[in-house]
Amino acid sequence: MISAEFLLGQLSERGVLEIAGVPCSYLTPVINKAATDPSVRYLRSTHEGEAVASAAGSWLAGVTTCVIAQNSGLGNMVNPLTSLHSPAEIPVPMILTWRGEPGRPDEPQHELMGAITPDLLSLMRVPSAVLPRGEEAADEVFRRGWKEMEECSVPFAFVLRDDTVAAEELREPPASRLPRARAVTSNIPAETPTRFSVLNALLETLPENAAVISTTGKTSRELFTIGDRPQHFYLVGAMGSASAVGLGVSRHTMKPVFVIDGDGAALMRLGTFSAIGAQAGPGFTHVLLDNGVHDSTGGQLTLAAHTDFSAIASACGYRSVYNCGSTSEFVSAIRECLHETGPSLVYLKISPGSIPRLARPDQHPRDVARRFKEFLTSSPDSP
Ligand SMILES: Cc1ncc(C[n+]2csc(CCOP(=O)(O)OP(=O)(O)O)c2C)c(N)n1
Repeated sequence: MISAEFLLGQLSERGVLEIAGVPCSYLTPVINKAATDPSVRYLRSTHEGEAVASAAGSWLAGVTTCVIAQNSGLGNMVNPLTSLHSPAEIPVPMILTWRGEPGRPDEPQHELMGAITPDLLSLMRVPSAVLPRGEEAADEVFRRGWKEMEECSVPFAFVLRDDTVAAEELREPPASRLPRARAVTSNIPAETPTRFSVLNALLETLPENAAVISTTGKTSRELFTIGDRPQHFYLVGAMGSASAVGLGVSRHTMKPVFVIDGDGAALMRLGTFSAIGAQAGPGFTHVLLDNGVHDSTGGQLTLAAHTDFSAIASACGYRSVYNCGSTSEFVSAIRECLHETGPSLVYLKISPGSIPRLARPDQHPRDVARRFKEFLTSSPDSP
């Protein structure tokens, strides 16, 4: 068997500064070690898709985060792995436990995923290797896996069987309570501007050093139409994961980080509000433009009319929540966010609809990702 200390040592030797994920009982020793070891941070994810998306954000900010997850969580990762990491060619190391490994007794709910784990990984073109139980052999597997991950710029799954890491009792410190959010509310929406006019106002307000991550669909297309800059990361796939990517970026940069989300996308990953409230960097601002519909796919209603996003953000630990009723209130809120400690939510109701002749980001996601990474890591306000 290998120890958790050995495993984390292997990761930190290879530059891992953070682990992120959802627990599996096989991973308890690793989580214990990370909770008490100052050389590695532990990002608690609410969903394995959120874990891989935030690890992509870390990579964009120049930091390696290793995702830890149970193979049942592979189902939750399919969307970001196939529509973010694959097109943008983002490498992420993963330690994936193998529940339901054929030939080993396990619970019935793990049987099918256990049987298809190797095929599912290879179907998604995620290379993988089983971690051996001996230190020397495990070191060799890490060496080869890391090389392939870096050379091919792909996620790599190190598959952890039962009885590989010596067991330990859980010894996490208790969770601390978050301060109450400062809420700034305009009770009556004075206007519902278009997304295009709000995005124009946002870009006029943001300083050059602000990073902007935009959600899937017409938000990214409008942002690109207004102006294409290295500061922009267009999430053309992985609907719902923009906030998790921003979470990952914000933990490893001194620059202000603005995520522009839609109501449909935010609802798809509501758990990420909780991860952001507790763990986002102080420069994080979540801009939520709520048109009440899936505008990008033809205007079908979302459930936003039944959802109080500002209350959710407050309840999840965001430091400030701005419920704006007009573009001018929106601009003032953005200015405040640039000077205060986040995470903050800036919420504005907008009208459905877009502009005629809407362009689409015309650079390959791989190039957009590298340009954004260069912007985040090369200038003086990197940590
Ligand atoms: C996982 C997934 N499901 C569905 C889609 C199709 N899709 C693309 S954009 C979009 C609507 C997004 O709605 P919202 O976040 O409210 O933004 P809006 O289009 O209104 O600006 C949908 C459903 C997708 N890209 N990915």
